[in-house]
Amino acid sequence: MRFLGVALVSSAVVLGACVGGAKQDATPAAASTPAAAAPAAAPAAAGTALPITGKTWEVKMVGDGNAYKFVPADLTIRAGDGIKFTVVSIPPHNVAFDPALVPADVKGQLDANMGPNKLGELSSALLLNIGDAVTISFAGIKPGKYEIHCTPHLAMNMKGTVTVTP
Ligand SMILES: [Cu+2]
Repeated sequence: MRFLGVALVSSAVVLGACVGGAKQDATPAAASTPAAAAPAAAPAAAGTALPITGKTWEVKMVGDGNAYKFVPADLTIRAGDGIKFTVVSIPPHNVAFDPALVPADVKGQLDANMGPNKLGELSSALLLNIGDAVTISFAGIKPGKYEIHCTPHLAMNMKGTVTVTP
């Protein structure tokens, strides 16, 4: 409070003492402390992604007009590993887990680990271009077998499984 008061007073003095150009410099400086504090609180409230601590596996997302698939479709990894899903052909693709099939005590962390621009809960960003990729961390995810699918191609059976071992 005391610091903010001093900052506001000093910026008011600068504003009062100068004309034109000085105003643009003084205003952001006085506002920077509260502005910097605000974004830091937001991610914590939404759940915090845990970084990959093990191996990052590669899965291709492939379509040929008749069949759409993850390659490999079934993968066994260890908790702490990650998987990078890359679009090879016929986008768009994404990676999603059915919330009804993911245990309640896994959902929150897995959702937080799914990268930016999610389509929804447990549903990754839609990857629109060949070469686009999303990397999902399985850090903090308890061992089990998790079904994945591609939302745009679910009806065409673009599905797979990720088995997480301890
Ligand atoms: Cu797809």
